[in-house]
Amino acid sequence: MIIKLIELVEIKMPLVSFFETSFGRTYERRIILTRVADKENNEGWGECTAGETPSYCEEWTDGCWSVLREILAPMVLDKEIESASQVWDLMKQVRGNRMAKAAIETAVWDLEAKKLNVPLWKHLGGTNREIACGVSIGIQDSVEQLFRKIQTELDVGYKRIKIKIAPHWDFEIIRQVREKFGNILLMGDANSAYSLSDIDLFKRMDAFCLMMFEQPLAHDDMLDHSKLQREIETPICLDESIRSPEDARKAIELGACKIINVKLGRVGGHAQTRLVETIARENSIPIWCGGMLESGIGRAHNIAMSTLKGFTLPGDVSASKRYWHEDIIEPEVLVTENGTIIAPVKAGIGFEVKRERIDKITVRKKELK
Ligand code: OSB
Ligand code: MG
Repeated sequence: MIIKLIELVEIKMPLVSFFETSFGRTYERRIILTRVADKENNEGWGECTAGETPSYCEEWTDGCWSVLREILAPMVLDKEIESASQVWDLMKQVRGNRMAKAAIETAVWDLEAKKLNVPLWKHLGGTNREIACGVSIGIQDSVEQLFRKIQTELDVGYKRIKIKIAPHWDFEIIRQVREKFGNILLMGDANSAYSLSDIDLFKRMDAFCLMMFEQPLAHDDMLDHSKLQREIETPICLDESIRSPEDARKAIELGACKIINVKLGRVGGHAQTRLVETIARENSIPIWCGGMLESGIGRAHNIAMSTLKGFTLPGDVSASKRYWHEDIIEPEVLVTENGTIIAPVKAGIGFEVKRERIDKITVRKKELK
């Protein structure tokens, strides 16, 4: 297979409602989509999951645009590869920039699956066609608003509620959520808002029996997480800290986490995800699929990835309509009344890409050949 064309398309999509984490509020997404094609014009689509600012990690929309256009696309174009699993190696000389790399790599996987006429999830080796879904609920302006959002999602059937936590929005909020909603599957994601000096707070929050605390400490830390984990009962789940299969191995060895959130972009695409999944599964560490407020294309890739055997906990993969008035794929992502998504039967990502819709919301595009 030879990739002859890489098209970058930046789109702008307003969120149905703002999303607030410990690092800030997002009202509107600026997303880079990638379209790759071979010489027979088979095509595949991917999505760059970087945020609009380098706050979750170093990567961000404008930075990814440059590195994709100037560095990564030329490394992949016109190179003979046997399969999509080799795309990562073509970009090996570049350090980091995993979300940008994944934008190209995942698109090639879609292309390859379409060429073989198989659903991407099967092509990746997925086994669980029906995946369990949770929701991630940002920091709200009031507790009442948070209660309303949680109630709405429970009514829809989602299996697990994740709330974002931060120093002004933690103990007392979780206490009230537990009091109102009882024994629901509940977890808190801090996006690195705390340090080891908060250890007593975490010990006190053990009383709420959360499924896990997600990334309580620094975005690049493992050692302090291992110290915190030794002091508390609640499992720690690492998100930001796990950027590679090697990171997963080290975190597990250190005892820095008991659960891992895998984000397709953060670890560099499907091939790297499969390696993380293997390491986690061999060490009996449950994993789940994290989200980055993706459009339908990124969501479709997340669904395919979530069918791998090791993904045993509900992920942050939810219906299109929670985020978008109109998605860019057809059908949009739907959730069953059991709070699950059923991976599609069609080839590749299994959803039609609505090119006309994309054209309407395109901010800039660039064809690289
Ligand atoms: O930490 O999981 C996170 C969104 C943006 C940046 C970081 C995170 C998130 C989410 C949203 O929690 C998950 C979703 O896409 O539903
Ligand atoms: Mg997180």
